Amino acid sequence: MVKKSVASRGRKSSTATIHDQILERGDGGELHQFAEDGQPILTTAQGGPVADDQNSLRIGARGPLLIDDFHFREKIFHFDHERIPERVVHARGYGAHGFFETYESLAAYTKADLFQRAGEKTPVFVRFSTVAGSKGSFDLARDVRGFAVKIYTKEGNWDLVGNNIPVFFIQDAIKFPDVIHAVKPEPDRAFPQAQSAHDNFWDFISLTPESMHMIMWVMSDRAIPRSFRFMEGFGVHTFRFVNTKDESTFVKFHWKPKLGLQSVAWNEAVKINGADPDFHRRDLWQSIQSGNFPEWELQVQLFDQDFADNFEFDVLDPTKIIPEEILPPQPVGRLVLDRMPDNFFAETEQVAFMTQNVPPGIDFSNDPLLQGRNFSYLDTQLKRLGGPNFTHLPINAPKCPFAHFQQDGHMAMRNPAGRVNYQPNSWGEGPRESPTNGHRPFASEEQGEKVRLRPESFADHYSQARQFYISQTPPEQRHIAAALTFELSKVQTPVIRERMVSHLMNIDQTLASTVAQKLGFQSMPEPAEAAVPTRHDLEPSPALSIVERGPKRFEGRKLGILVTDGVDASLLKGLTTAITKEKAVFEVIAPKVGGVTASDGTWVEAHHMIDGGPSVLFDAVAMLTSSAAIDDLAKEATARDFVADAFQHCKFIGYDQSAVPLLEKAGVAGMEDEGLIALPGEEGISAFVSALGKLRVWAREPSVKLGKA
Ligand code: HDD
Repeated sequence: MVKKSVASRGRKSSTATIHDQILERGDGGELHQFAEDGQPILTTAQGGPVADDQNSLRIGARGPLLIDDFHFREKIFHFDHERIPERVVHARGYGAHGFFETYESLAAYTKADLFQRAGEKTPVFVRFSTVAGSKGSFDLARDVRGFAVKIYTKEGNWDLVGNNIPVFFIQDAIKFPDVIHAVKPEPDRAFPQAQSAHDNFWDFISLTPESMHMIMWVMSDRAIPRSFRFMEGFGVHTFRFVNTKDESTFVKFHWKPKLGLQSVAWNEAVKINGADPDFHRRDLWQSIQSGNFPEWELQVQLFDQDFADNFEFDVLDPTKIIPEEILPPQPVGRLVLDRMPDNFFAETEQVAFMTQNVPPGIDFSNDPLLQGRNFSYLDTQLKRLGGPNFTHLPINAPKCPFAHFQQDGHMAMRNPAGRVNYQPNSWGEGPRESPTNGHRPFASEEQGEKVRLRPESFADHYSQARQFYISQTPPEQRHIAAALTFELSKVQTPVIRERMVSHLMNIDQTLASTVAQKLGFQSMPEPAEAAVPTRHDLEPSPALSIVERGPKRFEGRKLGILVTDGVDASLLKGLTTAITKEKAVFEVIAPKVGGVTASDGTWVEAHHMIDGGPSVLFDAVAMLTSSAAIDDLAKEATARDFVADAFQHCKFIGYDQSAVPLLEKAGVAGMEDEGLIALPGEEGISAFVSALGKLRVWAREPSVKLGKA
């Protein structure tokens, strides 16, 4: 019998379904598995054709079901086992494929193959995540974001499992279960979900001074990023580069987003979670699917033992940074994400990152958090993915040749043929270890007593927390105060609130008193006891501010254009052309599903109806309406919210004259500032579009009391 391929049966291979793929893999009998019209016949997982998938087998029309219904049994059995345990942390995540491109050879510092040749491209898979929330939680939680990069190098996978914040809550991995238990929903009541605003979290934090630097970051706008595309990533720990001469250089890794940093306001985050809980996912999906590939630059801070010995903090302490002004990071390559996974479960859910995956030329430091992580990640994959063969999954398998004698186990997919499964052997076959090519750890000299202690060099918990705070612009400082106030307002135990304020006293007196006042304190508590007094001589580091690191242009951002019937067609065209030229995108919001008819009679397709397209989904908004339709629009609460929210979130608002009644109804008219821009003609449009690059009118903020603590 001649076997025909699926494609030859008239289906396009690009639209091949999973059944096509399964059938394509089949060895025989394919002719029997297609209906007359060429569609594949539904089968069981064993390949048996199914006659009826609508009704389970029973006796009579209204009788009991039968246990010999093997199709029902298999279908339900498989469904019952569809879920695997979610990650104990970072459960909610979203990933994409791409590549890393090396700028210049780094051979002087590292023998890692991916850094040897300028222009070399290495495939990567990146997974972004929140930490505390479960898989189905919302994207805009106030939380750290995971930034995990799997780089499929020619010498094995390198997993750089970082966050969007360069420090961590704890200095020793033994405290990880405690900090995570504390932030997760409280065990008796199972809430709150994906939130740190509760007693257990702040109880732990207020008893853990080493977390204060991290707390400043988590209470800043870094914890509510606008998009994965606009956040930094950090390897956090000090690692080592090792070159062919076995010389080591310390290295800290930074991912810098090409489009600059951007976050949302807290009030906005709360509303986004309601309007679009998948906001970050959708953003990544849309930008990659539309060919706007997000890009980051890999920058490295390189330093030697001498620098480490003289730096004012211990480079092994993961609660400390080396300010970029002291040790400027050097660009060494770029990361581009250009392809979404074909299947979320197979790739994003099953991807297994492990900090211990490093190629030759990259090594660890003695950071106790890093070393604890190197121990932890293997166990979690075994639990989550159900067996030791998770490297057989395509997303986890190396893309370079590999050969070893590990065998068998659950679901083993790669089963070598032949006799040899050990070495040394007399058969002259099989892989051998290679002292020259293999990973050799840097031969650091280690000695000392076996002890359980925290080094004194890790004892300063406040100085860099203060440095972070004083490096922020005034609006960012206000947001930190507001975030602390909000979070602590949810804490019901007064002593925890007091303890936190006493820590803040060691960081910044004004911050402490602002928060205390808002929390209703009658008097200030004593500053927390500190092993090392806070240093006030550390210079501010502008690199720590999002506003300072913001974009110069509106590129990569999204404008929401609210339109009505009768919208001035040429104004709309002018605006959308200018936005597209800026490499930004726009979405049209209309009073009704479908769209509106413009002044010249053309139909304008809308992306959203006003109820589903609130202004929190956009970086800036414009109202292009008509006098005939504006009164009806202004009666709609959602339209008034659209304007009022955009205003209170300090966004730029462009409008044509006909929209003024809506501005009035939204309470915004007469509050003119540089962000409320009239759009008559080309001049107005170009003034508006060039102003958009600033993203927010922070000067407006005190008047709208957003984030006022
Ligand atoms: Fe972790 C997942 C990042 C400390 C134990 N971690 C996980 C992920 C990221 C990080 C991004 C998600 C990976 C993915 O997308 O699949 N973790 C960090 C950073 C840390 C850190 C930047 C500190 C600098 N982690 C840390 C410690 C421990 C763990 C100290 C344990 C001792 N982390 C885990 C884990 C997870 C994990 C339990 C859960 C799921 C997984 O590993 O694959 O093993």
